[in-house]
Amino acid sequence: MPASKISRRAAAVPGGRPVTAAVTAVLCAALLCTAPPAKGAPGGSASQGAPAETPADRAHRDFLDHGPRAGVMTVAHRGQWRKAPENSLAAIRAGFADGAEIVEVDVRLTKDRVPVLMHDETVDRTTNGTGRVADLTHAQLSGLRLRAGLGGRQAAITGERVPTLAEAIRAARTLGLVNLDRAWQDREAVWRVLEETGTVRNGLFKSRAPLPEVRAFLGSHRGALYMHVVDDANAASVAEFGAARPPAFEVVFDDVRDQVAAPAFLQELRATGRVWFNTMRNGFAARFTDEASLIDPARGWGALIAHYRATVLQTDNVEALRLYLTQGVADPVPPGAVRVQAEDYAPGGRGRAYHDIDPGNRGDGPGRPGEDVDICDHDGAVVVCWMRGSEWLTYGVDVPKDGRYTLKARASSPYAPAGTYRIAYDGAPPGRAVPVANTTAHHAFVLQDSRDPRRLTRGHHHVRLSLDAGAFQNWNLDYLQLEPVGP
Ligand SMILES: [Ca+2]
Ligand SMILES: [Ca+2]
Ligand SMILES: [Ca+2]
Repeated sequence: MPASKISRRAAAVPGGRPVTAAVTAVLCAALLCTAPPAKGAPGGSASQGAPAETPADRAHRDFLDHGPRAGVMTVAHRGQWRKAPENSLAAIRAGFADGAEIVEVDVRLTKDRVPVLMHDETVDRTTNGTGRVADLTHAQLSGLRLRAGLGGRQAAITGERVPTLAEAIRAARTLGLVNLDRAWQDREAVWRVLEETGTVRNGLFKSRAPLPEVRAFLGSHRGALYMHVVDDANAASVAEFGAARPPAFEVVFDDVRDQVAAPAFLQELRATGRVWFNTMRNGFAARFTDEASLIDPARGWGALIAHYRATVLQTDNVEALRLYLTQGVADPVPPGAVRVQAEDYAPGGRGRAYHDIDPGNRGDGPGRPGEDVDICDHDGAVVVCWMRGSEWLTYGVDVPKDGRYTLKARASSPYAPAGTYRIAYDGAPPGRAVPVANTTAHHAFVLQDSRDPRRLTRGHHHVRLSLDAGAFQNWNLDYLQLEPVGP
């Protein structure tokens, strides 16, 4: 295995020194890469000379590496649910394919005590069935189909089924680690699956259980990979570990003033292991979220890496985080394109710049004083929300160059249909009705192409977005983007 391939996985921190092949080789020689694979591990049968190291081997080694140059690892929350149903085999594969070293899944036992992947207590949100997982047999669960993305009653039903943990961890065997959320209470059943499938090194347990319980499990389950979850309520448990610390701590803080968010505390954790933060929503790492990171990484991932010593980030935006870790940008405006934030509608007020059917700002975001456009803050995404039929908004857009442009809208909705909009340029009649897609959740924003390209001249343009009065309308708009599609 050439060192350059090793260095490809755990990405260098933007702003820091890139991990070159030479540096990696030195690190490997010094301390990191000499330990033989454990018995029964992926790649463990490799002979000398050309060890067949898999991505899972590298992820395992990286996870145990807390050296000063350890890169930041990416965790795909519930798999890559932007491409396949959450907690599905396809989402696990897509998460690894998009560069995650770890995929997070949720484990529950069926009525006949088969560990399966399911986040909620019931199957209602994510499948075409109903009922509690604990009341359904594995055979009954096998007959269900998963809904797209994050599910919901109006999400499309896919061909994917509810996987067993055995199927899921086998799918990950050579690809990476699997963070076993909600699995601690059923850890014996989960451990049996790992042993039977030869995937002990792939499964990552986590808990915030009392230390005697953790020690008892780790003492009797050799090779178990474990991460301890700490917040202000159990911060003292770190010291209780003594010298026998786990390789990682998941740190949860809803306020930057929390004890566990103190630089000295985090530095101390970082000295002996990895520091893991979750950035999917507000409150896991204060307001350092995925969506804040997409606006400016310094508001999210960048701050967690630079100031909070993050070396593992769990995200709902795998591709954007990988882009940031490898290239330093999270959600770049494409070359030649122009982006306008939905909340930055034109000045001029009611009847001139916008029409909104209910008085005031119904959202929780920063609306303009005295104006009626509804602005929400969806975990860092500042968006126009409460969008209803007959409402309209106007924007000023500076087009950089003559050419044909397509308009894309970064929008979200759990409904199907979600709504339609029309675009009018410079006072001309509006174009055709553009349907907004069901993205399976209010907080699941997707950049959607209107597929209605227009020729625009270089310079300032007036864009009016209007919502058909006769159509169901319940969606959220983060930004509009004009992208060049030809001369
Ligand atoms: Ca309003
Ligand atoms: Ca409204
Ligand atoms: Ca926005």
